[in-house]
Amino acid sequence: MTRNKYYCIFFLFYSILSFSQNIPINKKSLVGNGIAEFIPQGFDKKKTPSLILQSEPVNNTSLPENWRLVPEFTLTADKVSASLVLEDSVSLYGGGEVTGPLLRNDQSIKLWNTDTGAYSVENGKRLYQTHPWVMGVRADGTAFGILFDSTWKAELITNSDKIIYNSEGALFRVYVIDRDSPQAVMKGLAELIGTIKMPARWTLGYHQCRFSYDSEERVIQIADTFRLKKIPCDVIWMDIDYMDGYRVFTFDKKRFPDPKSLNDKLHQKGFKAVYMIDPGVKVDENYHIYQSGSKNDIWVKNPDGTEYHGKVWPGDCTFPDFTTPQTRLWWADLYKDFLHTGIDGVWNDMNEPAINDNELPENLRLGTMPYDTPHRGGDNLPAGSHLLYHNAYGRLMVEASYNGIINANPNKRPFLLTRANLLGGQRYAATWTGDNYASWEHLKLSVPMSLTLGLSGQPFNGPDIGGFLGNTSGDLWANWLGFGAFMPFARGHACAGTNNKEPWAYGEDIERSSRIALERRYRILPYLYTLFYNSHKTGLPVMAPVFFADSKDLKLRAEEQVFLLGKDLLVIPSFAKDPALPSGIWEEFSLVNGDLEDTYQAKIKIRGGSILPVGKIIQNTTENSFDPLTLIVCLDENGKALGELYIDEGDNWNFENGEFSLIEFTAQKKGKKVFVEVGNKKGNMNTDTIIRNIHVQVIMNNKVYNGSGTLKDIIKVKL
Ligand code: MIG
Repeated sequence: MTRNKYYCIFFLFYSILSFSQNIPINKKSLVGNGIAEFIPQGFDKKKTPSLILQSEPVNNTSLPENWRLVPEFTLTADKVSASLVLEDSVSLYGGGEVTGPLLRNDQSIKLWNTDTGAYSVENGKRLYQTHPWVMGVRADGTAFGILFDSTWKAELITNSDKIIYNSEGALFRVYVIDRDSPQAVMKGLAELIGTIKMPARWTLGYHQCRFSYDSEERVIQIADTFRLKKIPCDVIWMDIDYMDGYRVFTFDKKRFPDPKSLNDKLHQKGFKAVYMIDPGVKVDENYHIYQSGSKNDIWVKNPDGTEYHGKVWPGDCTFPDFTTPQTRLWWADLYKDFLHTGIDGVWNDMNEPAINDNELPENLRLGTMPYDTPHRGGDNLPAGSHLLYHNAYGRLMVEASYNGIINANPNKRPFLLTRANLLGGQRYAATWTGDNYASWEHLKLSVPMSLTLGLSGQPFNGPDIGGFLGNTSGDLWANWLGFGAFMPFARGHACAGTNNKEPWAYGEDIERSSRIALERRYRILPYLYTLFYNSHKTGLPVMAPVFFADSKDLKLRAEEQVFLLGKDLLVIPSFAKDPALPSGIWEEFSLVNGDLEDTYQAKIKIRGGSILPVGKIIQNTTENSFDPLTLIVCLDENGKALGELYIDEGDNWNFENGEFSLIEFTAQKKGKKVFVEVGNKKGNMNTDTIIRNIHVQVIMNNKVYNGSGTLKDIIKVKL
């Protein structure tokens, strides 16, 4: 061979290896106020359907010339990428369900929903959910958000100077939101992906779970102990062991012989009941769900057309192909009889989908379906491989589950908790952060994890309080519950084989501390419910990072121990060491006798200028929390404060027809007195018989000043 030929061959290899092509942008336009859409040349909805957006964007107008953030699309041999160069020094957030720090500068995560049991900071780079979303906050407090509208297997790299999204699939669209604050960006995200549905009031109470309370007697015993010990609780959870041999939509005949009467009993005691449903259906010719699914041809198939089987709890299982509309209808229908036993809520687990392939050699294990497993699609979803649909499997499942739940009980608000999901999937289900550990590391991690989910469009979330895996000590439990009681979703949970983890399981002192923590949660329910209403309306997170108090204050950007509930309540967990706190007036206050002395409790502070509506201590949300209603007032520098309270009937849709009350409260200091009264009122609900008495507590320089009256009065508080 001549030298030239060598060169030629070398060059050929070189160009194959480094093949990288820039893809021009075909269309860039504004699809909302400060929201830009970028469509690369060659983008094809049949290859990358959108499962993230709530609806197709309309109102295209041309992009302003000074638009700052524009993605660059490139194609290499094995991936398609979008990258955005960041000009300013920015703080990065988002990415959904991730471990590690709240501040996401110089991090990378994999977007491939995975059952990462016992995750740690290191292997938590890939968890159960997919959120191809980054938020950036500039030094001047303005902010942007970037959404990569794709479900293909991908990675998300958030370098300080460049955001890179690498996908193993086809070209995709990118949305960039550029607005004047992080809050405004969150609202922009909600314009694209929607918000949570308004949750039923009971879902904001405390939830008690374990893998598993495995008989009717045990469930009743747990419920009775809460009431006996006067520890507030609203929900008891049934994990997989209630099923007959892990067959979904069945009940074990010995241990759960009469679910209807069990659920009735729970209801009489003021509890709701949530039951687990997994996607895997046991391959069993004598099992009606397997028979029905086979008859309706809804199972996922192998490339050769045979049924795909994977091992989960029941052994060999088939899996519904949720990409197909008929499958989703079929699945939704299964909930009717199931829920008519009086079940109040549903827990969808293992829906990454997680599959046990431990019998394969390690290098062949995927923990889920093979990448080339075909999904059939239908309506606006094309047929596509598992590589395309894996990250949407849980999201499509919860859409079907949600529809099933609402069809079964059309007048009630569905409650659904899911482990796997996709950005935008908050429209169907709340979530929790999966299998954490009973350790201090995980206790601390639970704050940035929940905050990050909230900054990724999923406000309704929380960790397994106390830690799922491993034994929990009383000390760890009480410290965790001390702030977990202020998280949006508050549930204690425990893995099979670990110690009992109920509030009374650690002796009297911890029991007393747990009671205080949960009484505090129940007192703030009126405020919390109002926050959920606002989140449902606007997309703002319920639990927010402290930099939301002042997005220009750079020292708050990395704070991940302390958090805000709404904008008026600051929660400082007992573990917090030298936290960065927002400046301005913040007054510490007490909600429950003894909470200030109990070192397990989080410290709570109210923002100057705000009024918090707080209820009385109740044991569950079927009791009236509003009589008396307490207004906790903290004046600003000008002696003024403002707050609001949202009330509705709690578990139906009448609020959509005006059956609600949104009451504004104002406070103003004049001389030595503070005057508190009702301001604007919206909605048709008559609250006079619900809120009969009002107590006012003005907190000033650590002192409390009291007053009282009714909704009609101007309440005067002497300082
Ligand atoms: O393989 O249903 O994350 O919360 O208790 C474990 C049993 C399956 C995993 C969930 C966990 C649940 C457990 N599930």
